[in-house]
Amino acid sequence: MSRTLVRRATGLVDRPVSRRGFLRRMTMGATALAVTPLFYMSRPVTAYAAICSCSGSSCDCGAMCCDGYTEFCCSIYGENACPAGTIPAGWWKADGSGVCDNQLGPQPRYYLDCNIATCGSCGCGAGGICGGGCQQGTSFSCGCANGDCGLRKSSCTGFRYGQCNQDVACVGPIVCRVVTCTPPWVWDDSCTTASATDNNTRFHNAACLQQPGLPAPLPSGAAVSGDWTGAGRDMPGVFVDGRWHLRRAGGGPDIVFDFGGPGDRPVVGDWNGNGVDTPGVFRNGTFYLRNSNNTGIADITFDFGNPGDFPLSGDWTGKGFDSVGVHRAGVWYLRNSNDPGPADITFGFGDPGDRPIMGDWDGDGIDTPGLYRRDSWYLRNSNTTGVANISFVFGDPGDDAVTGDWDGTGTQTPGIVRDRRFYLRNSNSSGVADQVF
Ligand SMILES: [Ca+2]
Ligand SMILES: [Ca+2]
Ligand SMILES: [Ca+2]
Repeated sequence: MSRTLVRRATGLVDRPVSRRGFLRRMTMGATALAVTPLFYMSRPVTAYAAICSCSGSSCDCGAMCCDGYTEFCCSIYGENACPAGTIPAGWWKADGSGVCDNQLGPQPRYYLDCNIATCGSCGCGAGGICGGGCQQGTSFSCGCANGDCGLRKSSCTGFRYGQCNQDVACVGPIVCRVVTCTPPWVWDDSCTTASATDNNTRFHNAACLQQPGLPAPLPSGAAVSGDWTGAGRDMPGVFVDGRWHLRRAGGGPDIVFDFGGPGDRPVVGDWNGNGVDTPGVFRNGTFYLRNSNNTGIADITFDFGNPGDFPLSGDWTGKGFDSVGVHRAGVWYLRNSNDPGPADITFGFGDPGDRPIMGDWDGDGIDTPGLYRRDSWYLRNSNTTGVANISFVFGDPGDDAVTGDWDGTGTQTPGIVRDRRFYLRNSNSSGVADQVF
């Protein structure tokens, strides 16, 4: 085959009602026209309202079902693989996700489209795609995956990048997507290496992709935050199996370097008091701290706490630099210097199982404890036994918690991490996110 087919498939890219057209979301109006031309032209509604009528569903504006992409196969079928009745029909890659990086450096993330394998009695439409109406009698029909507005759609998008199973002339719409760190042509020899890129998908994720046993499981990651450049405000970062990805204040490429390894728990602090936060890791009761945000060995190494403790960092006394602590079953053990020795400060706050956090909630220059429990934050303004001084709701059960001075006011406030997205709030109160990364 089928150079013709490849040309026809890639020719789709330039058609006005194309996948590219609405993936790119160039303007709201253009998007609306691409998704629902009849609806848009026959009713006097805004472009925004037209977009909300996606896939014939009644989902809210901004629902995942309406973002133009197709759901992951594991969310629908429980496996990160093309389900029965579909074939891999094409793939693309996304650069810059960080999730597939290895010792050789940044690596792409690969997305494989699983299209309906046959067109029944229908003929083949333009570009080797037949319409959704050809699937009567099969289990595939266009709509939100699992009927859930919170999942992307399934079996709606008629598109084929065209690098896989080129001997199959006619396929139906895309049922779902497989995502992997392994190049598609390596694990499915029906796929060619002809490359297509859509970086908009690089942070698309699903809980089911994190489960062990799936092909190319994603590495575990932990959210961190700090003032990486001395900018006067904190920015998000991610620690994944020894690699740090730090977002710069003011933009520019992320700061990426290796420090620590898989299984380490990250900590962040200004260990030398120069105004720049740098990494540390906690491994089996030993802290390894580094004073610069680049690859290298630890500048400071010492034992504090026990294996299994949750490591902490902060300035507990207003001394001008950060030191370490640990949280163990509701008890906080803080040390005022970065060297071996007993805890200088010990107190109880919260319960075993709470997610401990530290921060300067009131801007007095002293970091004190907090807890994230399900969706609620409990903050205390002194390093002593007692109850919360401030409590509020922000986030959902299952979210990870970070804290930082996101707006440079001198007080630290919460953030939650969900699907590799940071939702940051600038005040210690209930409400919505002020910034999203
Ligand atoms: Ca420093
Ligand atoms: Ca404080
Ligand atoms: Ca602040």
